[in-house]
Amino acid sequence: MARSDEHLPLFETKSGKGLIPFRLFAASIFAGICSIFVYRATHKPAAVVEAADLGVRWTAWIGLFLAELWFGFYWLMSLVVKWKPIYRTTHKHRLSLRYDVLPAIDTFVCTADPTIEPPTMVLNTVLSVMAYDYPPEKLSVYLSDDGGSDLNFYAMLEASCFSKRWLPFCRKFKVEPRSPEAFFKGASEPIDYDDHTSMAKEWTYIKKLYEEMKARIESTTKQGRVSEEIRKQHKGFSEWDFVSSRRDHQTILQILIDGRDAESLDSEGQTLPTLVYLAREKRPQYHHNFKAGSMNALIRVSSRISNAPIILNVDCDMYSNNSESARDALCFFLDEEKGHEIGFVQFPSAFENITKNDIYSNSLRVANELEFRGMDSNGGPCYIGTGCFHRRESLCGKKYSKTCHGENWTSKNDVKIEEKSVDELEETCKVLASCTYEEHTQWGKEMGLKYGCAVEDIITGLAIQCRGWKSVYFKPERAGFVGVAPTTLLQSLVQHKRWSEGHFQIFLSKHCALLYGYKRVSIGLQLCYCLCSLWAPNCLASLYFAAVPSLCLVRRISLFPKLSDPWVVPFVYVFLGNYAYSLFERLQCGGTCVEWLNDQRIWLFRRITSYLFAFLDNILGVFGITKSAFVITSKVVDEDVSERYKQELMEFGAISPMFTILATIALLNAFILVGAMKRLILEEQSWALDPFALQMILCGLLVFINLPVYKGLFLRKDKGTMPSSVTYRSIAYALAACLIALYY
Ligand SMILES: *[C@@H]1O[C@H](CO)[C@@H](O)[C@H](O)[C@H]1NC(C)=O
Ligand SMILES: CC(=O)N[C@H]1CO[C@H](CO)[C@@H](O)[C@@H]1O
Repeated sequence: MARSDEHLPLFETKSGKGLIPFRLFAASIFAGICSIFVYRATHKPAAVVEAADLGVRWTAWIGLFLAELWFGFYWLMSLVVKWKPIYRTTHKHRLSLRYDVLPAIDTFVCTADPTIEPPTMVLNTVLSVMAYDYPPEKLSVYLSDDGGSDLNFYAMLEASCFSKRWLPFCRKFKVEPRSPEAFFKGASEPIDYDDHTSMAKEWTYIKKLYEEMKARIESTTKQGRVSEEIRKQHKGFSEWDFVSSRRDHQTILQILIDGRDAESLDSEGQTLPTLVYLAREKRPQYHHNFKAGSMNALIRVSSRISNAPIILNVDCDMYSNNSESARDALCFFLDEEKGHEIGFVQFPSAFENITKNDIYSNSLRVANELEFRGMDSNGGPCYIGTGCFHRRESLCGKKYSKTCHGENWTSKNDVKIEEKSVDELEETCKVLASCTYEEHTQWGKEMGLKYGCAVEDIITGLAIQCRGWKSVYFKPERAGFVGVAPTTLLQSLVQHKRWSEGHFQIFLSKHCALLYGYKRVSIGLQLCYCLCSLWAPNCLASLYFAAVPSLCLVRRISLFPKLSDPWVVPFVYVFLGNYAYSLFERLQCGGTCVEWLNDQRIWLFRRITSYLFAFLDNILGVFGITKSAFVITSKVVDEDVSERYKQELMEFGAISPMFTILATIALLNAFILVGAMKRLILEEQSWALDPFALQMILCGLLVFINLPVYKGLFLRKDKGTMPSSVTYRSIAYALAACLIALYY
């Protein structure tokens, strides 16, 4: 296997540019923050006007000081992820030159509910990973269907047939992306190919096949059950005769394509990847541990069937947009010098449903472009539960040691498949997915994904890093995995509530990065984890800033230095500096100004709603009190909702306590701004300008950022406006707050 470039690395790591100016700038902001603290410490409130007000002044002042301390501390932590971003590149051509035999890859796709995650979506994800540009005999795809739905089983059956045509087509014409839905939607005419007559012919034929298959699956899904005619096609359907409900059924395991079988060939005589359908056993008396439980069942089942050393995990709504991702990942694992210490390779998530200016700030643009890279330089990104290639042994709880090299993966006999018939294999594997299998084992603790947390992926990734493995963040030029983002405001806020709640739960548990990672991972990495863990507590300081300075304006309590006072400089510098920098950052990452503005708005919304509920639920959880319930995010939306989404109109049409808070804060600031303006014009002219200028500006900015909320409350006529009950309630709350501030 010796080749000329044998000693060249398979991947390279470069550090980012422009770090010195950034660090100088950060130092100046730091100086500004310190001056703000000095100002607070030396300018305590004094009895100026009425002595009775002193208590209120002190309370407002202390609260503000605490909020500023929190923001200062949080800003300092956030520097860790921005301090030293690194960039990875791979050399895939060297990989193919150096290795004749590539290691096998098992892909796990998890789905939970056929109504929220339609079978056609699952089908497209499965086909896109089956069609990887990789030796098909080395690929196995496992679908875990936690909904235990025969609709998904039927979709997989269709996938196994369609793949016989789809895979050769992809290979022949180097199709991208390899999800048929995305491909046929994106590519209009096959004109930019050389032999376009044959391409055009096949293109039309395959498209017709796909459309027909999609129609069959969709009509079956609509009916909600599989017809007798279809049931006759495969013996596997008989399993559903014993299924009483999705929460109570036996293990269903069907190997739909057996890659070892000489007869599993595509239309051109090439081997097909193995395709396995699994619905693990569910019984009401057993806890099934959500996605972590299904991943662990897949790890065990796959170990008997294909036992690949590399495991790829994707969500069912995330298709592969880049058929070379598997090769990219292997460049890291198989690098002679550094590959042996890499536990997992995390790809960023990209989304296809992002509007031009990303109205709900879902694109994770800055996180994907900068923050993950910064985490990478501190020891590796976290595992985000999708688009991630794992080394099987690191996921199964093995500790890193210098001796475990991956070279034996690529020797002739890397896959130990038991030489049994498919039926026997299915029977032996079923035991591995039963409810009782994990009793008295380390599964969910030291082996596989960890249980007991809403964001199980994060602690699993941290545990892997604590066992000594490194991880790698790789963002290819063409996105590796593409999913759908929430398309309404509420969905987006609820999603963030779930995330921030899980992260904060980790912080309060024994898996807190500072404790669990102590002496096992670098302090920088611990802080990176804490940055996410502490999303939720941000709500307090943010709510304070969004309400109290404005309320103090009503009462004529000045909280910031006068405009003529030199102490105003650090406040203005820190504020403007940070905003200017975040705008610069966004533009640098390829965003637009409007997108940045939207991001600032959503940033505020999330902090005063999602994070607040996440925080409260965690605190209540600590005292054992029941939590507030929010529905999970659906991937299917109404026609007119998606029409408004395309027009970037903010969607409020739902009754939710989150919207009441948003509207109350928005109205409160609007009332106060109007009141202050009125006073400014009608009464004395000078009082507002000097001691209250900063508060007026803050209030004005809050009103400006909330403009879409006022539109949703009063101006729009479509169905996405604020429900009237929310409107009345928030008007009442906002007025009450103003009156209390005025007269209490
Ligand atoms: C997916 O890949 C295509 C090229 O095949 C690219 O044009 C597109 O931008 C990618 N999608 C995303 C969301 O990045
Ligand atoms: C699930 C979903 O909302 N999909 C939409 C994503 O956006 C495209 C166009 O931007 C729509 O066509 C899809 O229906």
